[in-house]
Amino acid sequence: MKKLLRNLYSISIILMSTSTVFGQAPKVVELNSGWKFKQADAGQWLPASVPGTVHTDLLANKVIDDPFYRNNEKEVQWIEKKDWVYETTIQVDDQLNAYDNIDLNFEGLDTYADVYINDSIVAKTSNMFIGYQVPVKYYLKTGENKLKVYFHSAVNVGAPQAKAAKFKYPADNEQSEVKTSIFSRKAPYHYGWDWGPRLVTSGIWKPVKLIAWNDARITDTHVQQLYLSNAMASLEAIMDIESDLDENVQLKVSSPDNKFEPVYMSQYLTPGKQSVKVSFQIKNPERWWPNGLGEPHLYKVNMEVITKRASDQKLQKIGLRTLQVVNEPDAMGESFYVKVNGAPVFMKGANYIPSDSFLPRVTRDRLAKTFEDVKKSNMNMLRIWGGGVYESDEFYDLADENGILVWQDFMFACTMYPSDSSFLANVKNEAEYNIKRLRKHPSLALWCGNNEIGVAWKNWGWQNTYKYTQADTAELANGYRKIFNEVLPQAVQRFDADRFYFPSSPISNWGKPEDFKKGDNHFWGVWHAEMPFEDYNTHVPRFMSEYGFQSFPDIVTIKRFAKTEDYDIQSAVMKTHQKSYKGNGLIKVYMDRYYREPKDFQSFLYVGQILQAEGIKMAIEAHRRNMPYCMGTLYWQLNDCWPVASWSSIDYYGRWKALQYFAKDAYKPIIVDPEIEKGKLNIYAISDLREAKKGELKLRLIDFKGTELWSKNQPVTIEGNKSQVVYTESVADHLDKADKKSSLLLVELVTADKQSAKNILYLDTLKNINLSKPTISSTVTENGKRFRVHLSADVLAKNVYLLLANDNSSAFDENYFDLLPGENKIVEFNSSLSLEQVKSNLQVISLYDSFKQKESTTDKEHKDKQNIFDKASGLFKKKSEKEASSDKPVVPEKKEVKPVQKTETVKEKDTTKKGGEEKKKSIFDKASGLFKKKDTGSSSTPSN
Ligand code: BMA
Repeated sequence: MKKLLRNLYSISIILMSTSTVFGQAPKVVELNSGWKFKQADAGQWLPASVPGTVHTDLLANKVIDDPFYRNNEKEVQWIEKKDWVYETTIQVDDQLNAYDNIDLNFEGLDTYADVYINDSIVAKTSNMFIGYQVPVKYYLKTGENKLKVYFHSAVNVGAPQAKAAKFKYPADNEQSEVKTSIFSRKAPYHYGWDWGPRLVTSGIWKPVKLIAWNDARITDTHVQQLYLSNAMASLEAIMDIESDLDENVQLKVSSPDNKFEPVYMSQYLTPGKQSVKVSFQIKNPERWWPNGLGEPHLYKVNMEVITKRASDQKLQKIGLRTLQVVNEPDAMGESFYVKVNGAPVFMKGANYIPSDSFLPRVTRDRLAKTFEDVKKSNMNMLRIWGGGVYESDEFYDLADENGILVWQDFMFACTMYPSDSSFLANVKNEAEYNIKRLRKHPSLALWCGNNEIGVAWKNWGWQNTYKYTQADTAELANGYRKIFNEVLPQAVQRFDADRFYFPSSPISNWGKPEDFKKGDNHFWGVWHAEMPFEDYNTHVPRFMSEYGFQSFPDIVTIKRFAKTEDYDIQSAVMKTHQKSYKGNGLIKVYMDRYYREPKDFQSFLYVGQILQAEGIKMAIEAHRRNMPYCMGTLYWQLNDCWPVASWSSIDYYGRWKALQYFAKDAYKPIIVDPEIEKGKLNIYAISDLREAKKGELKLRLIDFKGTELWSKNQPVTIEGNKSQVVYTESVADHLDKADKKSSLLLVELVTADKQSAKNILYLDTLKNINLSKPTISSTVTENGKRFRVHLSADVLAKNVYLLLANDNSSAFDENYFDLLPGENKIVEFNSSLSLEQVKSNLQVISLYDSFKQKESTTDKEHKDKQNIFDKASGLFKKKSEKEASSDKPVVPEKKEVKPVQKTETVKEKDTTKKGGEEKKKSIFDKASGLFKKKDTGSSSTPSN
């Protein structure tokens, strides 16, 4: 008999080498339906969604109102203090029961869960970032079984720990008197942030399934790239296998679309878990390229284990590229740049936060739209910031497919953490689980231990604020070292040794000139220290991984969470949707510097968005202009987790703010950047392309009415991967001869292969320029499923804003642009309205319309022709003189410090006990040089 079996086995091996799997594959039973839930100590069972959260289930059952609407956030705070129970049934039939092994697989439980099958506890969890797998065959009976998950309130679990702790942990962003976020391995932003509500949810936030299997199954795969040249890629497929067997099995690595030769290998398995490796090669490999430099080519690799009676397989997509993060001393200080496929690549992108307070709502479709926007906006990197979550598999798949590199923080931000042995063990598991999950992705560029804890510990004055004794300080610093200099790097070393790890971003603070020579930097002098946008030009680091400026979402989004009576930034509702305690005040400070006073709420929103966009554009151009000294720019922040005033460029509903349009332009592969430097006009051409391009530079000095004062065309060669001055002249030559308040220099560059770049230099500040009321003609036509608006203006129309206030789904390809006199512009857009509705609702606004001003005689002539603020929707209705005078003035908020939200007060500025004014002076002293402030260091500093 044994002999017969052996013969059959060798026959099957021969068959296997020519065909594919035929043994019995694992059976997967999805367990995402039939769930109900209830508050543990009260109430009744209600239907639940899995994946889901308690809050979204309560909302679906109409127990609570939408937490994002008006002030409802406050009304739902009771939920975090309750325990919640979820239940469903598992049907086990004979077929399922016949499998030797049945595993219960939770991809994510938020956070403290006891899992029961038929009243036997099978698992206890304490980390929302980990997937749990439990062998449950022993607990299951044929027929109906009960699966119950009991969630303990994370806040209640944390509270006694906070009480017992020897000292207070900073957690400045947590919106609560008693800080519990530090004790739980749960998304920090759930507890509140300076752009996020406090919604400490719980639930089964990722899918659940049963996996029934015989003999052996693959639990994880990874393809290690050993060597890559244009002729050959040498690779190693690593399969993590769980086995019942003590014998030889067959392994197979193959290409479903025949891109490489399959490899078969015989492997001896022992009972239990093991990693096995199969080497294979791909001839003449196509490389994976980041967005803008080439195709992000992916290969499919199928990995199989084949036993006598069973088989299992997993398909993985891989990308072949070399990538190094070069962070080493150099002639200018200490570099920080990314090299892809052998060449340095300038990183352009933004910081990414979770796209929803309720994570299961972030569907693949929403992520796909985000990546479409990111790619379209010429970005090549996103930083997954450490106060959110390790993103979903879909997120990284989309990053791979779109050529978007990922800077991955571990989930630690802006506070010190415990470091007892159980906390460290939890962190170790979390790191290993997520490193193994994410290392598969060619988009993954680097690992970073935490967000800002290194610089905070040195500079934010926590030691004084929290009155730490020497012993506390030593213990906290030691805990920091254990997590960020031991546990995390050791995990990276063990499972992803080829990837760069560094303990904390930024490497350098921003208080001193030396800071800008070393590593990455989060420059918050603009915003937190009220330094002018122009300081972006003088504060250029080696890699700018955070900087930003706030704005409100547009009126279309505001209408979704606020009533008309809330339309005032000082209203209770608008303040609930502004989590930075001094955000509104700072927006106003900057707006007063750069723009005339907007005449009403809607104009404030519009001008605020332009303010943010112009400021960040200035920064992006400064960073790119200074390449290769600076090799990356990631502004804070791409997106929102709810509708709110924030630093985002795309709002919660996916609507582009002015900044997204500006970033898209400023991130183009080739840009032109006119700068006035030491009495000279210098035109920079900056290219991220791999090869040089020939083109023509066109300069036109015109007045706002369109009269040409001077022009010049000149052939230019734009070197690849370089910033260079392609034209220079003295400002005395032409610019000084023009009326500065009413002239502009238009700079255009067109390459032989029709890539174009355009920029406009205003000769005076935007506040000072003399705009007159433009007559903008607009004609709307239908173009298939899209619309087109044809625009032209008699005089300069600054920041033309196209708005369909009553259409949530409207999206314009271009917006907030300057329309020059004589220019004919066509903008395509989407709308769910009919052509007639679009025609009667489309508002075309320009900066002139936002001012509070007296009308000139010429303007009066325009008045009857075009009163764009008086459209059907009534949103921009012009107020009568009487009404206007009763408008509340928009005044800077008092800089009162909310007790539970102090991040901004302690950042950078609170390093001394001086008053605000003195502090500001010490940070930024124009007269005596830019960097005056000294860091007040702590004696025991976690080293980077
Ligand atoms: C950065 C981030 C966040 C914060 C943002 C705005 O430092 O790391 O912590 O939301 O600043 O203050």
